[in-house]
Amino acid sequence: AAADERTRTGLSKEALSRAFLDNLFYLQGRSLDVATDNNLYQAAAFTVRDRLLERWIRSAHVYKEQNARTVCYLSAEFLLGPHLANNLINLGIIEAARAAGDELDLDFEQILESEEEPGLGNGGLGRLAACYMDSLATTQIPAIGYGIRYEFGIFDQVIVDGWQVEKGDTWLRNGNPWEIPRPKLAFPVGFGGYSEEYADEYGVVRHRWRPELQINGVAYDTPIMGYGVNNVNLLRLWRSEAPESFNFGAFNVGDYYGAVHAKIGAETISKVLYPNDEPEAGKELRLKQQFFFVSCSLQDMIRLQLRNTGTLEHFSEKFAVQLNDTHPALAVAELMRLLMDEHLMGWEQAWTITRNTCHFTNHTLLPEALETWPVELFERLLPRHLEIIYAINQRFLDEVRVRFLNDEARVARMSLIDEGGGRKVRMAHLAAVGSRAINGVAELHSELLKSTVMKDFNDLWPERFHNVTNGVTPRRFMVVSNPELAALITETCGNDRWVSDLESLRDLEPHAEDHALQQRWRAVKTNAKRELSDWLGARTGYAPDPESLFDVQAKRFHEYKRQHLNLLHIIWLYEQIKQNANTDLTPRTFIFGGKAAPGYFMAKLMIKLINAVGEVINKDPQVNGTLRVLFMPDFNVKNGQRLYPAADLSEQISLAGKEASGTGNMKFSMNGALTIGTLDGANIEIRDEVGHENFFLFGMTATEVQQRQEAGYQPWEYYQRNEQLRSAIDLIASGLFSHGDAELFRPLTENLIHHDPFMVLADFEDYRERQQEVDRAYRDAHHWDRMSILNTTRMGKFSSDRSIRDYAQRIWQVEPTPVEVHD
Ligand code: DL6
Repeated sequence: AAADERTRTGLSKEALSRAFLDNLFYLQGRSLDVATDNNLYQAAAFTVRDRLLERWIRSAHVYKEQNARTVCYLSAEFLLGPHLANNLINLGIIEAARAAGDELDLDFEQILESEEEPGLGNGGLGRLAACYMDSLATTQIPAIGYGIRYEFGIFDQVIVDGWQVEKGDTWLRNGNPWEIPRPKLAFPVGFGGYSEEYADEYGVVRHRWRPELQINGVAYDTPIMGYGVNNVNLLRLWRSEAPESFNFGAFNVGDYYGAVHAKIGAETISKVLYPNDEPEAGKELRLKQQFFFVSCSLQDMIRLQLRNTGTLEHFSEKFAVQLNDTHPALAVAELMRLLMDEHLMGWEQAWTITRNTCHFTNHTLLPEALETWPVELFERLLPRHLEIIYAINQRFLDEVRVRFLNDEARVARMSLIDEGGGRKVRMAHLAAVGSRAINGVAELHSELLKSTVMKDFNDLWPERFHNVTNGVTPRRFMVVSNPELAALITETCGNDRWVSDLESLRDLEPHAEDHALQQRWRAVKTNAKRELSDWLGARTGYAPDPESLFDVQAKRFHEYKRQHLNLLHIIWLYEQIKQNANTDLTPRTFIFGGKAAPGYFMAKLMIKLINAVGEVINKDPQVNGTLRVLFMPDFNVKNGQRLYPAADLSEQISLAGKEASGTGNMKFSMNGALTIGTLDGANIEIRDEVGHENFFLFGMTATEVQQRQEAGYQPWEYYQRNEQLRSAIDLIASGLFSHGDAELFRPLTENLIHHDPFMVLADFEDYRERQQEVDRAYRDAHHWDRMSILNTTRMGKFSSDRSIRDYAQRIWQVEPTPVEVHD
């Protein structure tokens, strides 16, 4: 028995190897000689999962014994990325696993490669949630991530004739070895119907909701392992199902097809992740998704609290709920309903609990991304919640009136209901009113939040506003992505403490001058570039020269992120070469990656233009390899892990005031890329940390942007005045990149010349000049390598461990709860 146990939990090479073969044989009925890549991957995944489970159960016991406050991170998105390598690193067994693989004559990298990533998020917001799950476990904070188990995650992107084409993401087709379904852990979620009053046995008037339809949310659990600790937290994702009553025998005997239809309807709710940057209009299903996961999660928390204490009185002491943007904002109304209608609490007590439980993070100031839902839709789907929202609103607006006498304009601005042009529920207001703390995600963003979008709320409750600058996990984005760099750092530091204490990288600073280290640093970078080059070569037909400067912009496509600014500079460079073949340029490879929302025409046109420009430039013999323009298809977590280590220059060029924080900027810097960027989002703090002399700054400040806009911005004037800019735009308009078709890119060029909402033209000249500095700086290898080393060593602040500690101390008031595992 002892030996069996070790097979399931032991961490030695022998135990891993034995467990792997067991899992191949007993779980999949395969022997090594006939196993497919997927068989091997699954066997490895189950081997690792067994080791997580022991720690998971232990963590649950310890958390319960100590009655630790638990963070519940409610997020419609968790962009996890592949689990296997990350879990091996966090468990500390990657070397033992590699050795076991070698002994069995297996291709370890290929096994890691076979994992299909769960793309349950769009971009920054979802990936942040995943980094925070990693850091919560690593900093030993008891936490549950609650979300939706989408059957189809973010679409896969393929490029056909230069255009983005979306493909369904069937990530579950080979099964998911990391999750544990809990068919018995299911909660009913209602929709529609009506709300009614009734008198209870004491004559107290109460409310209840009589939904027209009920579906079930079933839990699927994924263990999240901390690094270098035994804490394992829980990611609990909900899948929608038809309840038992839909079973064909019992339900609606006369209407078999109706029953089938209803069943399908119920299962649709967790079917697909919505791409962002799409208009909300008509997305009833999305509101259903939001309510669905919020309701299941709160019911689950209530279940846990009743099981442990038998009462909900101390609910807010037990749970700190973090609302990841407004997608889970309905939690405010649903918690009120559950406490009052289902658990018979009075309004005041329920409100105190709700207000002490919820906290709200805002992730965007873009007006089109601020969520509102038609009141009419609420009336139809969530009638009881609308009543509760009205009741919250009435009390809230009374408070505003008393505080700001005779200011009905303010009352209208702050109301949870937007009364202008079709009544709507303002989800950010609901979240703000129902939360104890509200935070932005970088210093500038938090300040702008207070002075613009949430100014009225800041006037009323300044003490509720906070900043927590985003961070990313160095486990995934350094150790997993860039093992060679991680090894070099560990060797130079003499230990690997930095992996969970990123600030300690500062110890390396004195070595930045060391020529021997610089050379090794460069060799590591060049190797990463070579690997990326091979990968791109196989997929795009062009393998760029690893000696050239790799200039990378990888993020969602959006006009505010200004991929077109980057492109105008490339076109200008191309013109220089065309005008003078002897132009002295540092050879550069421009790499773009990112998805555009399927319905965002301008973003898709930008992708097409990049590919079109690449086609002309890459083929032009006169360019002779000095410039390359490549598009990496299907930028996701896995592909990101190939990009970050290989970048020399990171493009963070959004219009100041528009990018709430950015997190890609941090991933690139950690891997030694220098940034060319504006004073936007976390760029400002990155520049302050890495040193102004190690950052290429350009562009207007957020204040200047506002002033320019108020003065009446005329992009046309820049176009006329700046010859370089004009000729770049004209070259696009000429049809050179569209086989002579002068119409194809006209919407883009006309928009720039006449509207330019994100002021590309105003920032172009400064950007171009800074790029010339980049060109010169790269020629001085020592200087560049020194700057690169300092970028990495000074990134301590941007570890998500620091962000989580900030949340824990300043917002949640939670303490670490260490977990011991006894052999
Ligand atoms: O906070 C994470 C991430 C930021 O780094 C990005 O700057 C920001 O654009 C992104 N926001 C969203 C907005 N979605 N909504 N709602 O994804 O959040």
